[in-house]
Amino acid sequence: MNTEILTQNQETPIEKKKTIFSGVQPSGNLTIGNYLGAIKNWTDLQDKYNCIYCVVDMHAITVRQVPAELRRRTYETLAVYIAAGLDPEKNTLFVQSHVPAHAVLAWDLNCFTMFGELNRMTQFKDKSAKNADNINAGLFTYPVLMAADILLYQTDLVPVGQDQRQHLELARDIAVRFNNTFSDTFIVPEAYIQKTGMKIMSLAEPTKKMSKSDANPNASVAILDSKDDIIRKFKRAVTDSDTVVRYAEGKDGINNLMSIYSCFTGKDYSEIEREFDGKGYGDFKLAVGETVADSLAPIREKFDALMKDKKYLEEVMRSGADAAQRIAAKTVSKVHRKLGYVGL
Ligand code: ATP
Ligand code: LTN
Repeated sequence: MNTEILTQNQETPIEKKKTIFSGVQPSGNLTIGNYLGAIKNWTDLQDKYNCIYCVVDMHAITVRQVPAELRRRTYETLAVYIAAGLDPEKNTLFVQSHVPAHAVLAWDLNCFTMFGELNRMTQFKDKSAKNADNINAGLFTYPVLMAADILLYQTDLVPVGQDQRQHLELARDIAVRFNNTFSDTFIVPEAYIQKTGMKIMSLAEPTKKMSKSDANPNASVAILDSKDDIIRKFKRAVTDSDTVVRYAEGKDGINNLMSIYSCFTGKDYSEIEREFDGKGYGDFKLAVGETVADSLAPIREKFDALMKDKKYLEEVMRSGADAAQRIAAKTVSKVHRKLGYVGL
């Protein structure tokens, strides 16, 4: 794969660390879907890889945002990254709009992306249906900006939830097309999707993805919800008319709760079935609620402390943006040379 072997001396070749890039939109309160599908997995990667994590505020404005809320959520999303265990000393953490190269490369890549490709994106179809009064061009070209995010950093692996697989495939196609048109310019990235947590479903409609921008507050559990709220939401979670806790086709609600419980406890489905053998849904829901609330409590505590120190968060943003900008500038200048722009 895309691994460069550096030779330190004749006997000990050392492998250059692979680069990881990912991001979350500051478009709402981060959910346990964002946590289990993305952020929790990122924390396991920080020692082994060169990790770059972004708060993608430019993606968030594809849906209308209240400016003051977008600003607050940008700080909050960064604070959640750190509170969940991402060490700013080990990872590059930054905000997308602080590195203009994202918009610059997105334009170039727009000219290497076909209308038909974008028209097939399921997220575009979903979001256009939800925002019928604001189907803007940014919503349509959203995946191109995402491709730019990834390709700017010569990314090898992109840890995301299952819903982003189609966007990742498109980013790969764009990279290959550019490389074939000119010469090798971009590393062709791969999706890195964990089996557990890859798709957490809504608690209100368990056939739908849990989403932070869902209008129904009972559909999603936020990482920062209070213990009482978390327990209450799990108690109200939609299940079925069966009474036995078991993982089976058609039991979407219970399957989802089992998947969440499994992610937080490390227990597999058969262990969970045994644990709740002879007990009803009520006991199970309470156990899931308590486990989730207790597991998230330390994150909430760290988050509260971080949000009191905006200066620190801004320092992280600034040094992250500087580091990101240095890498991004190299890719942009390579791309511009190949395209035939005059360099000064
Ligand atoms: P929005 O509702 O604003 O579209 P979202 O909740 O879908 O937001 P994103 O910012 O689009 O979240 O996604 C951030 C990361 O979280 C992505 O890697 C995405 O795959 C992952 N993710 C989002 N929702 C889920 C989910 N329900 N299950 C697993 N992973 C998820
Ligand atoms: N589209 C992603 C967020 C995102 C992203 C990225 C994820 C924007 N740029 C780059 C990984 C890599 C989403 O989750 N909706």
